[in-house]
Formats: sequence, C-alpha cells, structure tokens
Amino acid sequence: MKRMLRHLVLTTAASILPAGCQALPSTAVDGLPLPVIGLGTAADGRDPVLEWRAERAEPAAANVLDGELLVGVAQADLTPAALAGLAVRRLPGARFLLVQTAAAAADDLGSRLLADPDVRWVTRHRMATPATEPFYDGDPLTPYNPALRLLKVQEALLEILGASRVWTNTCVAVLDSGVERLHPDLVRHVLGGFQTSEGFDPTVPPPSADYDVNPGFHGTRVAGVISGAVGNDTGAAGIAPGCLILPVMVADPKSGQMATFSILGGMWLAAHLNRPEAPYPWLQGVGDGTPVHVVSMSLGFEGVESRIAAFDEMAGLLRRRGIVVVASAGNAGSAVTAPANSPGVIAVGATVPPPGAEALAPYSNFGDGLDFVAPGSGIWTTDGANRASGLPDYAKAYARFTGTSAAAPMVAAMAALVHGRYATELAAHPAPAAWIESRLRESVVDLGEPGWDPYFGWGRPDAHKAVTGPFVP
Ligand SMILES: [Ca+2]
Ligand SMILES: [Ca+2]
Repeated sequence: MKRMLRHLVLTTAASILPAGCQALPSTAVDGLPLPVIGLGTAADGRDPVLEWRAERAEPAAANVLDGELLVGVAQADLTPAALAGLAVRRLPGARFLLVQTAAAAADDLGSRLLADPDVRWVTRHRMATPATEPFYDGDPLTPYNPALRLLKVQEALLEILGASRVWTNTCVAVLDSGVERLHPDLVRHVLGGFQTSEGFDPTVPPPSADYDVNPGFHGTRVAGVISGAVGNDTGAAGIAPGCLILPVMVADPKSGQMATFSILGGMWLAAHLNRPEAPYPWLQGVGDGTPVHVVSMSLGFEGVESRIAAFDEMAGLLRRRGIVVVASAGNAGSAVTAPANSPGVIAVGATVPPPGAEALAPYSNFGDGLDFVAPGSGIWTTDGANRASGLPDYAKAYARFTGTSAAAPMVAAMAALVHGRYATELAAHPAPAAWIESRLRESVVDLGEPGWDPYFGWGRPDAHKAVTGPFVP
C-alpha cells in the first residue's frame, strides 16, 4: 500500500509538469532502486526472455493488438536503438513505452529488444475486457443483506449460471399465506398459486391464490428470500433468484390460520403436481409443467414438541417423490416443533447474521431433530406493504424479516440451487431428496461443538460449496 501511494503521488506530480519538461529521474519513479538490467536477471526473479517466449507461443488471441508492444526500459524517456524510426508513445516518468511496428515484424522486434541491456521486459499490447458484472450489483437493498455474502450466494450463482441469468428448471412450493405475485421482484417467476385451505378436495382444482392473506405478508417475504429477482435495480435479491415458486395458500383467507389438514393438503398437492403419478387431470400441465422439487414451510405448532404422525407420512411421500422438504424449527427458544421435527423434514434454526459473532438467535428453537441453521435476523425481502391503502406501491414494498421463517427458506433455496446445478443427474437418481440433503450436509460450515450439535445441527450450509464439484452418486 505504501508503495502504491508513493507511486500515485509521483504520477500526479509528473502529470502537472509542463509539456516538454524532462521526466523525473528514473530511480525515483517508484522510490526503489532499479533492478539489475540484463537478460534473465530481473530483480524480482522473473525471466523476461522466458516470459516473452511463452507469450509468443500463445495462440493468436483476439485481445492482442497486432504490431504493438509494451517495452520496459531502464530509464524513463530512454528509447532503445532498435526503435529508431518507429512510433513510440510514453507516459511522463514511466519506465515503459508503447511501440508500433508492422504486425509481422513485432515478434522479431521483441526478441531484438530483449537483447538490449536497456530493456527490462517486452510484452504484447492487449485490449482489456470489462470485468464480469457482479450478480448482486444493482439491487439497492442487497448490500444490507450480509447473509448473502455469508452463504456465498454470488459465488454459487456464478458457478451455476455462468453468463446466463435465466434459471427455471427448479420449482419451490411455498406453503404459507400466499404470495403477492405482482411484486416486481417476483412477478416473472412466481406461478399462479393454489389454495388448500377451506375444504381442499383433491379431486377438483382448488381455488387459485395470487395474493397474500397475511397482514405481515409472511408468504411474500418467504418467496423473496428464496427467489427475489437479482440485478434488476429493484429491492433485494433471493438466494435462488428467478427460481420458479409455486405459492400454496395453506392459510385460511378469512382467519389467516393454518389448519393441519390444509398444510397436509398443500404437501399432497406438491407431491403430485405435474407428475405422472397424479391421479386427477387438473394436476397436469400446470404452469410450464415443471414439478415441485423443494417444499418450503415457514410454519409450525409452537408448544407442540411431539411429532405429528400425519406429517411423518406426508414428508415420507414427498421424499419418495424426490422432493426436499424444509421447515422452520420455530421461534420459541425451545424444542423443534412439528412439522420440522418429522424425520423426512429438514429442520432449520436461525442464527444472528454478521457483523456480530455468528450465534444461535435467542428466539430460535433447537435440540433433537435440528438439521441446519441459516441467518434469520433482519433479512431484507419482498413485502406487500401499502396494498391496503389502495393501489399497491410495490416499489416501496420491502421489509426486514426475522425468525426461523427467514432461515428455513434460505436452506430451501440452497436445496433449489443444488437441484438446479445437478438437475440432469438427479433426474436419473433413485433418491434425489436424500442426495441433495447429504450434499448440503457436506457443504456446511460447522459451528459450535464439532459435528452435529443441538444448537446448530450439522451447521450452516455453504451455497458455493454445495454446487461445486462433480456429481457423485
Ligand atoms: Ca431485485
Ligand atoms: Ca457443530
């Protein structure tokens, strides 16, 4: 750093010298003594001749400017004899210059220059390419979601997507209060939803549900954590941005309550939608025909620590269909509740995210049956605020979301990322849900006591690690 600062100061001083002024003494340009000049004797151990040879052996690259060489010289303003008569450009005070010659002559010129004791190095002149645009630029709230950095989400997306931002081979069913699907961070990938409350009858299509009945827009917040659009200059971004979301309104539109049978109906729907086993025609051809791969349930029965056998059964059905089931551990600071405590369900507790020390959130349930933790406090996500006052103002509809309700969809989204990454291999795998779960387990950052422990489960999954590397059945 110190060296760079010196350089900047001197560069600035040089730039205000009047035209035609002599350059600064060469030994003072970076405040350091000159390297020993001569073939293969650069002070930093690099061998300019070998580097030049290696460069010449490269295939002709599109970013090389033909006939142009950058030449490191012993002193600023020095022009090697071999450059006589050629066009030379230089920056005041700098111990290098740019020379232009005929394209066919450049290689020979470079070799001759390296034989000159006044020449330190020679390299081709190239065009730089713009740095890859970070995925998480452009969403103004993203910098306030340190959880995304903690989980290595951008790295994971780059691993999966390369240059493409379109990713629609994976569907997450959000069993909740519905989703405000016209939200600009959701509108392009949230499917028309279904309602399984109010007397769900699987033989006929349930009512559609494209809004959120919860006054706190709970389902909309969950959907944003999973899939909020990235890079659209709007709001925040999710962990699996643009992933398909199937909203299943398991909450009663009038009371907002979630009856056990409504939730079980939602799980049944997710197990059958767009699958060949589906017993009724309405379950086929929904949306673009993509089946559900992950079920996310940010709900629970606080105070009920015993398992509910019906959830054991339905989670077992979902897993046999290859569907990952994730649920929040609960927010009472006590034992993991149903349905998260069912063996087929991944139970997720919440941690307090950085900048503080990473610790179990004081509200998070923990103990037997806890599988993973994820950040769950103050997560910026999509909201439905302002809808009640008339026309929705979705541009302002963002909120901070806290609880294991925010942590569970993070793990659901990471399961979706793993599915998206290995979708082809998983389609032929006998137990995709178990495979995805074990992949998440292999990716974890172990917190607390080594290995599984009651406060962090197996640990916090790392999105990048989970989607990196070959598929090992
Ligand atoms: Ca966004
Ligand atoms: Ca641990």
